Amino acid sequence: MTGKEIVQLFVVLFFVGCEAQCPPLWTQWQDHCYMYIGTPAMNWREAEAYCIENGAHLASIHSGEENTFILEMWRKSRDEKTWFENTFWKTMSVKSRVPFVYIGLNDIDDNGNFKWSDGTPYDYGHDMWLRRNPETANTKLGLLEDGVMMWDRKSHMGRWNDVNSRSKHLRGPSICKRPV
Ligand SMILES: [Ca+2]
Ligand SMILES: [Ca+2]
Repeated sequence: MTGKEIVQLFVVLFFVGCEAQCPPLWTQWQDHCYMYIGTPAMNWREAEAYCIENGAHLASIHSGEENTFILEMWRKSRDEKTWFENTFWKTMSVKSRVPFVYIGLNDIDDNGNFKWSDGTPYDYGHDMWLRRNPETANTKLGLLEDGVMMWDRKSHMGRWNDVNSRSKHLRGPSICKRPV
């Protein structure tokens, strides 16, 4: 085998080896790769833009298993498991302890009509909302709340809440998802 052929063989092996694997720092679950983003802390729109920069979108969720996977991934990634503290704002300075994580669901285009930012169908999670959520009425609040987060509060583990996607205050962690 000539030197050129050996190089070609290594190139082929490299690409074969790379096939169907997640990039470094991404975690594979079934046929997708997921990445927890603790820093920078972002609101929903910033987080979605960040995922897009990384060839992904905020995570879509299509089963209870996937919801649990994302909840567990988030818990393992942040500094420690914390619950909603007495003063909400007290939790905001340490970003990775914020008790919510952004996922891809949103009704930015059409209030009350939720979609995943990765274009996959909204086929799971209609019963995953926090009580009295989402706010879909064409009220000031309903129109304002258009990006979705998952909570990890004692009585609402893994439940979803719609919030203002442009919020200056609700900056926190997020999870990006892309195909393998
Ligand atoms: Ca809304
Ligand atoms: Ca809400």
